[in-house]
Amino acid sequence: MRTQVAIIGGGPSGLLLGQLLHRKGIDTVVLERRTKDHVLSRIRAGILERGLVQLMREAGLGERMDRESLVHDGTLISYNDDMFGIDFKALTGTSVIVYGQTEVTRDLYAAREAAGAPILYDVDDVVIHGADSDAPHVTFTRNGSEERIDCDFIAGCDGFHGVSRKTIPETVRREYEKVYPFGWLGILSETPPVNDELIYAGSDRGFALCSMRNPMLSRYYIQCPLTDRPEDWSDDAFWDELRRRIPASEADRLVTGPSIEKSIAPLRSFVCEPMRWGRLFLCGDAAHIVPPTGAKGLNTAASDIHYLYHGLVQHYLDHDDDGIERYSEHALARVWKAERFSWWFTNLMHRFPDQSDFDIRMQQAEIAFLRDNRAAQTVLAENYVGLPY
Ligand code: RFL
Ligand code: PHB
Repeated sequence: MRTQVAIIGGGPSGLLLGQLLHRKGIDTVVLERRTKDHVLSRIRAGILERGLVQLMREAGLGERMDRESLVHDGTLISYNDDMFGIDFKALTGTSVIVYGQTEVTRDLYAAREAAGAPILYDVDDVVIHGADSDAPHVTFTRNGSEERIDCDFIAGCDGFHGVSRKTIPETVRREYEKVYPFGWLGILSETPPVNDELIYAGSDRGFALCSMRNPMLSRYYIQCPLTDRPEDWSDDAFWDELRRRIPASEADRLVTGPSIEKSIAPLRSFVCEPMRWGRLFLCGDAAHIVPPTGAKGLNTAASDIHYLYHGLVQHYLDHDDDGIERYSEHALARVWKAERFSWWFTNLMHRFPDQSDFDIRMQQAEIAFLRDNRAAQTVLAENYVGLPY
C-alpha cells in the first residue's frame, strides 16, 4: 500500500490531521491500535479553545459543534467559600466552548468514513522504518499478517504510550517530565451541572472541578491520592467529598445521581524535543502531556495539527518545505507556554503532600490577588482561551 502521509493513531490528533489533509487532496492512511468503539468510550477533554473550534470548521465539521456546544464566556474560581468569576469575554474578547472530545472524535470518524478515506483498526506491532531517509515506510500486523505502507511522511499521533516518539533515537531525543503526587478522580453523571460556568475549586481538603458536557450531563473531579482506585470510591463518598470542597452556596444546590463513568487520571507534565525527526512528526500526546487543570491537552494537540497541516499543504501545493522544516520549532514554542500555564494553575489550586503552612498561605494570597487584580485575571484569561497560533 502507498500513501502520502501515514498517520499512526486514530485519536483526535490523527483524525483531525487526516480530515484537513483530505480536504486539500492529500492522501492519508490512519492506523489505529484499538477499535472505534474503544476510542469513543474514553471520556477525556471537555473544553475547546477558539483555535480548535476554527480547525473543526476548516475540516468541514462546524455544523453540529456550533449547534450543540455550550459557549462559556468565563469561569469561576473558588477557595473554600470565597468564589469569583474570570470574565474571558470582557478581558480578551473571546470565549471557549464545551464540546466533549468524544463528540469531536465522533464527528471526525463520521467525516473520514463519508470521505471513504482508509482507517485500519486493530493494528499491532507498528514499526516506523527509514524516518530519517527520503523513503520511509511503516510495517504492522493486522488479522495475523504483516502489512507495509510506503509514504512520504509519517505523523506520529499515537498518544503518550505510542511507538512514534520512541522511534527518535535517544541520542537525538530529550524528554522533560514532572509527575505530580496526586491524581484526579472523575465521574460523569446524568444530572444538571451545579453552575452554568465551570468551577475550579481550591479548598483545605484539596482541589475539585465542576464541569459538564451538556445541560443534563455533568463531569466532576476531585484531587485524590495516587494510591486510590476508582472502586474505593462509592458514588455517595464522591458526592460527599465534592460538597466539602466547593463553596456552600454551590454544595447546597448540587444535584447528585448515579455515576455512569468513574476513573482516575494521574497528573503529569511532559515534553519531548524535538518534535520532528527527518520525515517523522510527533503530534499531541505523543510529544507532550499537561496536567488537566486549564484544559490544555486536546487544545495543544490541535495547535500541533495546525502547524503540521499548514507545513504539509505548503510542501505539496506550494513546493515549499519551510513549514515542515520549522514544525518542531513552531509547535514547541506554543507547547512550552501551554505547559507553563497548566503547571502554574495546577500548583495554584492543589494541595501538595509536602506543603508547609507558609506554602498554603502563598497559594491563598495568589488566589486573592487574582480575585482583586484585573491584570492577573487577564493573564489567566488569555491563556485559558488559548494563545494565538
Ligand atoms: P490520544 O487521544 O491518546 O490518541 C492516540 C491514539 O493512538 C492509538 N495508538 C496507536 N495506534 C496505532 N499503533 C500504536 N502503536 C498505537 N499506540 C497508540 C491509541 O489507541 C489512540 O487512539 O492522543 P491525541 O490524539 O494526541 O489526543 C490527545 C488528547 O486525547 C489528550 O491531550 C487529552 O484527552 C488529555 N486529557 C484531557 N485534556 C483536556 O484538555 N481536558 C481533560 O479533561 C482531559 N482529560 C486527558 C483526560 C487524558 C487522559 N489520558 C490520556 C489518560 C483524561 C485522561 C484519562
Ligand atoms: C472536563 O470537562 O473534563 C474538563 C474541563 C476543564 C478542565 C479539565 C477537564 O480543566
